[in-house]
Amino acid sequence: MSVFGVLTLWAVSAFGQASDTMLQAKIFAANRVERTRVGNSFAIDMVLPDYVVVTAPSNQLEEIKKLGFAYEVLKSRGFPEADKEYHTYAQTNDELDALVKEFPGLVQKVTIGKSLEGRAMNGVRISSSSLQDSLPTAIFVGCHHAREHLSVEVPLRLARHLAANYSKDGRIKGLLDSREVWIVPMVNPDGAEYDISTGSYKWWRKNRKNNGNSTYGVDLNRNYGAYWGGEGSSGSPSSDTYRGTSAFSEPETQAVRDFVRARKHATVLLTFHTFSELILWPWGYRDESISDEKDRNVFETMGKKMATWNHYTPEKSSELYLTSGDTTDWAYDELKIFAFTFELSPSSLGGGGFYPGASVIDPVVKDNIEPALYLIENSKDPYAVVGRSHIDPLGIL
Ligand code: 0X9
Ligand code: ZN
Repeated sequence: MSVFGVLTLWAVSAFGQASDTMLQAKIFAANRVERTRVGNSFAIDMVLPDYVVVTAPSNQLEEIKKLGFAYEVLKSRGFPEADKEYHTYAQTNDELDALVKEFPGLVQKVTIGKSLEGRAMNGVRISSSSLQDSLPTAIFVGCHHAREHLSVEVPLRLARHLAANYSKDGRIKGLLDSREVWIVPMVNPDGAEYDISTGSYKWWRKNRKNNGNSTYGVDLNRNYGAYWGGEGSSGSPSSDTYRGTSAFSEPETQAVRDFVRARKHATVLLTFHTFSELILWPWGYRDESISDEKDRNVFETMGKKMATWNHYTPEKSSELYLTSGDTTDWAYDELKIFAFTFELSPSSLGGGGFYPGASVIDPVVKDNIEPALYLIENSKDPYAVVGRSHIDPLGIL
């Protein structure tokens, strides 16, 4: 775990305020006695003649003033000031915890595994049923790619939307009484934290695997175990589409794999990415469409229907470009789950690309509520969207 990670966790336990901005600051301490007093509260990064440098949450730095020390901020970590509405890893966890607390009996916390640097990969199960893995199940995940921060916001805010409207909206109540919704908003916490670790964006995509040749990172969306190693992935560790040393070599993809496998009644899955405003479905690894005609019709029908609400372009993944080892190819290939990728807004680099600003969060979340509800609704019997359900294979009823 990084030093930053250790400090963040420490701050959580000491102050219960994980969401305070991390700051690097000078604390003026001119001698050994003063430095020791500072050291009683902080891990000291550096000692200079008149001051020490520490990294700590802003609220904690305020406390040191009461002990008679002055401080000066050197650097702010986390999201840049204008983007503070986005959730850091700690803030994402705080929000998940808050949901569990606010909606007991409806929202439960789940930890699906640990990232390479040891961060818990957290999510929530939302359902009024206490019988886990017994009802039709829809899975939503976000942030395979570190810099795609909007892909955290959408599933996270979807979770609150569902929970908060359970008692107000009959349709949502009906869905959560008869389905299980699982939401894991941050599959790549190490990468996401790294991307914002200096206070300005690093354009980081992969996880933080040390590849051993002074390059870092595996592209988690090339590391899944279906058609791993093929077109649209790289064997070169320095590449942004580096596939890793083997299928599922990364703890993050292992965690998603085991989590999805364990959801015995999962029929639909949506993985959020940014950007380009697309709705994508398998195959990504080859040009040819899914050969099972019925399944192909379900994907196309669902994809096009969801596009009527968010106005994204619906197409099979390989229309964009070939990739191998992505989440949706694996989920459909191994588990026959109807798995979609949404490339959220903006539509282009000109609209802000990976960093479109905080003003897009609300509209993008709104655009994607209806598609998400549609998936949850149809998790009961995806084949019903083409009028040929499992229950009624000939479409007579
Ligand atoms: O390349 C990816 O992993 C996804 N795009 S992103 O810009 N978010 O990195 C797209 C994955 C969808 N699959 C295929 N196009 N095959
Ligand atoms: Zn992505």
